[in-house]
Amino acid sequence: MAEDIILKPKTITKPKLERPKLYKVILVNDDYTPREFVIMVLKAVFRMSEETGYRVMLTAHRLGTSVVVVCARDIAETKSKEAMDLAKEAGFPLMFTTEPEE
Ligand code: TYC
Repeated sequence: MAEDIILKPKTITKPKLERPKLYKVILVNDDYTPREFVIMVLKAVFRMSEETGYRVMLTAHRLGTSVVVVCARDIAETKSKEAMDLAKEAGFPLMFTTEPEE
């Protein structure tokens, strides 16, 4: 019967469109990878210019780490793996890490 239909009060739900978290790719300094090789990897994998690559490399060299790029998690992880694979092939211990942005 129509009277038996219980009408639930409608709750207004906010549309939840959460922005996907962004991730930082971080270049880590070491004592063995040549500066030129680091710049080459930054240019090849992260499409950096020579100047930007040099600046990012030098920041990591001086401070220990440097942010390379901020992007979606899968891209951050794929690119840092690509970069470390290049280094591994060449026999260098160059390391990239990823971490969520605050
Ligand atoms: N410290 C290295 C050297 O003196 C160069 C280098 C810079 C290595 C940045 C890694 O993330 C790095 N040859």
